[in-house]
This record gives sequence, structure tokens and C-alpha cells, in this order.
Amino acid sequence: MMTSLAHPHTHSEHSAEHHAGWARWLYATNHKDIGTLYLWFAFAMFITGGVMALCIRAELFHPGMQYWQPEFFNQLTTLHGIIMVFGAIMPAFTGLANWMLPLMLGAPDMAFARMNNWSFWLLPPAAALLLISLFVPGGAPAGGWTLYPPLSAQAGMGMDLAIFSIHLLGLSSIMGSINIITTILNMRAPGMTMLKMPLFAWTSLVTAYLLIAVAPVLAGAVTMLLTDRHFGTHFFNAAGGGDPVLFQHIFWFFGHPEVYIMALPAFGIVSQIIPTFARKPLFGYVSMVYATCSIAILSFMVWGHHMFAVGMPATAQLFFMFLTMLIAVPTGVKVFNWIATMWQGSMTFETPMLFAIGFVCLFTVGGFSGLVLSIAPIDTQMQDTYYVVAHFHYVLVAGALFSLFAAVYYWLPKWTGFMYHEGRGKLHFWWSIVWFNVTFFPMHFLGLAGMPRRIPDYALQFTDFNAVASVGAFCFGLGQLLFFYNVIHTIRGGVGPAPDKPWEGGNTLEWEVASPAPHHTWESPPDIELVRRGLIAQAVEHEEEGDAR
Ligand code: HEM
Ligand SMILES: [Cu+2]
Repeated sequence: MMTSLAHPHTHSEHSAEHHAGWARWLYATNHKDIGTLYLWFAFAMFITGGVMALCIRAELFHPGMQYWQPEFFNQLTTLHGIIMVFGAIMPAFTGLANWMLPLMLGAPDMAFARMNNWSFWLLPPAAALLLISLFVPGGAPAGGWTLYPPLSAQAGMGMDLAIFSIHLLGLSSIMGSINIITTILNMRAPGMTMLKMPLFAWTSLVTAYLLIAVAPVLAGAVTMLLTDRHFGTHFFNAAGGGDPVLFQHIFWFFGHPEVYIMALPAFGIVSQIIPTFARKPLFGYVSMVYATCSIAILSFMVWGHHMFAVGMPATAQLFFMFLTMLIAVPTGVKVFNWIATMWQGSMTFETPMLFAIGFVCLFTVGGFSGLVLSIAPIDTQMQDTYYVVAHFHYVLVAGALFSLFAAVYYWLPKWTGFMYHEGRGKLHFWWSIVWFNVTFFPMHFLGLAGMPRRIPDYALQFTDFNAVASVGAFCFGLGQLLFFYNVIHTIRGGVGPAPDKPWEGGNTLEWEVASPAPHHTWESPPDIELVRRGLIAQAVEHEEEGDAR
């Protein structure tokens, strides 16, 4: 410490160029390196969780028992859910935030560069604990990603590994969130007021607050589970005076905001991409910000819609039902604004735009099936059927995952300095959207017809739609190899060098730095005029209001 005070380092001495090879990544403090680590980690988890999904779909291709014991089937569904949510989608969004926020805000790095390193490096051990649980006596957790007791209270030591894994994941999320919030609040370029930041910064900010609010709730729930399992407490054990329904309340107070933790960053990404390719400012910028905040606040009040079937008073059912429906209002505002942004725009349909439009259409389908489920008397019919599986995959795959694909294609030129192959990008899009629908649309009908979720076998009348869904799933999975190939091909040079500003309509600050983005950018904040110009394009309406004042 003394030497560094006595001998001030220059930036390049501090930087990771210091470290060669693996050490660059292990000791990474640069937001771009850490963003890259997050994104590759998320992709590895996406493949892992994806293989598990295909194992599930293989078993469900035919009625009867083919490949797995029922216990192992349940471990597959549970791990698939946990890995996709905590290992793939959430880290991918954090990776994007790390990579893009400093660039978009005109900041040199994230606020706490060394903590950022820890936020990432907690993830691989957490993932290892989850995967090791497959090989311990009793196997991996098999009570579903919701870990409901009494199943989770009685499970083998795989459950303890999962609990510790969730502790690590929560720590990582909280540290990542502190970093995101501090960066956004304190490190914006001069001239960039809160209501002028790119919408992706807004949704990242609100998401980070959500995470800080609910990650400890989940940690508390699983810690109570742990003490029930090993230290003689009876929080959730009816025989000891506890109540398993208490777990559901605590879990869903975390769990519902969690779905918005996976949705809001997607909204932010799409709100960057649609204006770019429509060559128009985002319609209703300020209403987008308010809608984001309203969704976040409402998300804390609706957890009971996951518990309609546990036996709650009709008044409570009505309360949760109406509040849930209320979320459709700000969400509708967003969908309306995206469409209005495209309205009479000079649209082009490069891959990021295709995924963004695919997102808007299919996320709306997921939203409508959610609205259906929010109706308490309907939900008592649909609870734990494949209708629910269809609903949340429209939100999570066509929503969160498609927005991530959109983001990767959108920013890949900035990251790598090379253009991806547009034809192959489009092929990936059309392939994915077709097979996604083939996989998940029939699940609505299976659910309506009464096929329960989380079962390895089913009655004969469900055969055809299940076969269709399984074929769809394998084709969808195959298509993701094309995505992997596209990305690798781009990193290796793609179809040639990318200009600094590859998209004509892209006006936010990240397009003002070179492609590939140099290791250090914005060491001095961007010129205030630059900030203004970018932001005028971001939200003309609002800028005019601001000028009038
Ligand atoms: C696109 C490829 C995917 C396929 C084919 C797929 C398939 C499946 C299947 C067959 C189930 C089990 C349903 C059951 O019987 O209970 C399932 C559950 C689940 N999936 Fe996916 N999934 C995919 C992607 C994703 C993604 C990207 C997420 C993101 C978060 C996700 C989250 C979940 C969750 C949370 C569950 C519930 C697990 C549980 O019931 O405990 N899935 N998925
Ligand atoms: Cu919910």
C-alpha cells in the first residue's frame, strides 16, 4: 500500500495487461473482462441446463418409462430450472450490465472493480456445488426449483449443497447489484441526468434494487430450511408446530420479483434496439421509466398468485388476482411504446431487430397466458399443469433468452471489432422462433387437457402433442450450436472489421468508442455535447420538454 502511495501507478500498470493468460481472468477487475467472464459462464450454464431439458424431453417423447428413474427425472427438472434461472439468465444480464453500463454512461469502469471480481468468481463454485449434488447419496434436489418442503426438508445431502450454492449465488447477486447501483448513481457523464440515461441503465438500476431486496429473502428461506433439516427447528414442519405454507409465502415473496429480475433487463435491451433499427427515438421514454418502476413495486404485492391452490380466503384470492392483473397496465404501456416506436419508422431487420420483434410478439403471448393464470378460479384448474410450463417458457425463453440473443448480436461488433455473418444470424433467429413455438405452443393444449407438470410418464391421450414438443426441443437445441458457431466465427474475424458505429440508428455513447472497445475507455468523461447528441436521439420528446424548462 505504501509503495503504491509513494509511487503512483499509471493506468496501464494497474490494468490486466499486467497479467498474462489465465491470470488476466482470475484477477480481472476490468468491467469488460468481467462482463466477458459472466457471458461465457452464462452460456456454459445455458448449455448445461439445455442438455437437462433435452433429457427431460427425451423421456417425455413417448408415454411410458424410457430412460430415467422417476427420482432422476425430478432431479433433472429441478436442476434445469435452477441452472437456467440462476446460472444462465441472471448472470448473462449481469454480464451485459458490466460490459455495457460504463460504456453507455461514459464511466471508466464499474464503481467497485475488485468487488466485481468476487461477484463473478463466486459463481463457478456455486455451479460446481449444484452439479456435484448429482453425485452424492440421494442425488440432486428433486423438489422442483421452488424447493418446497416437506420434500426439500426430507431430501438427501444434495439439498444441502443446493442451499449453500444458493447462498453463494445470493452473495454474488447482492455484490453485483451494489456495483450496478453505485455505478449508475455516481459515475454518469456530466450532462447525463437520471431521466436522460439509456433505458437499459434504468432497467439495470431497478433490477439491482429488486435483487438487493429479495436475495436475502431467498437466503433466509433456505437457511430456515437448513436449520429445519439439521438443527432441530420446525419452521416448516407441521409435526413440530411449523407450517410448510410459510415456506411458500417466503419463497414467492422472493420468487415473483425474481421473474421481473429476469424480465426488466430484457425490457431495457429491447428499448435500446428497437429505436436503433426503427431510426426513431424511443416513444414515451419517461413513461417507460415509470412503467419499469411500477412493475417493480407491484411485483412485491402479488406473490399470492402462486398460492391460489393452498387454501386462502376468497378475499385474499381477489386481492392477489386484481393486483396481478394490474401489472398488465404498465406492461401494456411498454408494449404499446415499442410498437409506437416502430410506427412509421425506417425499419431494417438485422438479426438484433428480429430477435427484439420476436421478443415483443412472444413475450405478449406469455403475458396473456399469465393474465389467464392470474384468474384465481382458472388457476385452481391450471395449477401444476403444462399450461404453466408453456406460460413461463414464453416469458423466459422467448422473453429473457431472446432479448439476450438480441443483445449479443447487437453489441458483438463492439465487443469483438468484427461483424457477424448476417445470413447466419437471421437463420439462427428464424430457426429458433419456429422451433421454440413448436416446442412450447402445444404445451398450452396439454395443460388445458390436464397433463400435470413434473412427471416422467403420462396418459396416452397426451402422446401426440408431447412428441411434437420433444421434436421441437431437440431442433431448438440444435439451433443453438449455430449461435455458438456464429459467435466463435465473429470472434475469429467474422465477415470483416466492424465500424465503430455499425448500426445507422445507434446513438448512445457506446457507439462513440472504437470497435473493438479498447481495454480502457472514457478515462476522461465524454464531451457534454456528445452526451447531449446521443440523448436527443434517445428520447427527443423528453429533450424538448427539458429545453422548454
Ligand atoms: C429452450 C429450451 C428449453 C426447454 C426445451 C425447456 C424445457 C423444460 C421442461 C421440459 C421442463 C419441465 C417441465 C415439467 O415437467 O415440470 C422445464 C422446466 C423449467 N424450465 Fe425450461 N426449458 C428450456 C429453457 C428454459 C429457460 C431458458 C429457462 C429460463 C429461466 C427455463 C426455466 C425453467 C423452469 C424455472 C422450470 C421449472 C422447473 C421446476 O418445475 O422446478 N427453461 N423446462
Ligand atoms: Cu408471480
